[in-house]
Amino acid sequence: MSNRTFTMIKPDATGKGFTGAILDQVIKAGFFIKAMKWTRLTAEQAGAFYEIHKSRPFYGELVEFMSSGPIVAAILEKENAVADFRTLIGATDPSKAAEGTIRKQFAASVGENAVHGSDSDENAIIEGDFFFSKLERF
Ligand code: FUP
Repeated sequence: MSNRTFTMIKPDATGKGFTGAILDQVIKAGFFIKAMKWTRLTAEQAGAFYEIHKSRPFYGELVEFMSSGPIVAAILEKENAVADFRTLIGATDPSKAAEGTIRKQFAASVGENAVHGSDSDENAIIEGDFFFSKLERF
């Protein structure tokens, strides 16, 4: 079991001014920030990040959305980080997300769902490495 996960606050949430409120809940839930940046993905970069979904019907919209505005990317540390973070953010579709979860509070739809959380230890490493060098982790 790894103690790290990777997250992004997505363009819908940064654009609506939810960045501070989301980070506050993440930190209060016991996650420590190991790396963090405010940035914006090009369509090419978003396409590469979501390469795994390339054959899915929503891929084009996903790439367009994820490159439509700024994001916050971060590596988070906590015991059982991947599973605990997915519990904190809730289901992919906010209408199915549990009360109190971040997506329930801040997400509008399955496509524009406020936050990303890695789905495995392996992907947490791949996704963290996509954004951060060793020199950017503390
Ligand atoms: P999650 O792991 O909860 O982020 O969800 P997925 O890996 O299944 O999906 C990745 C992203 O694809 C979601 F954040 C939003 C987008 N998506 C859609 O736009 N439509 C769908 O039907 C499913 C996912």
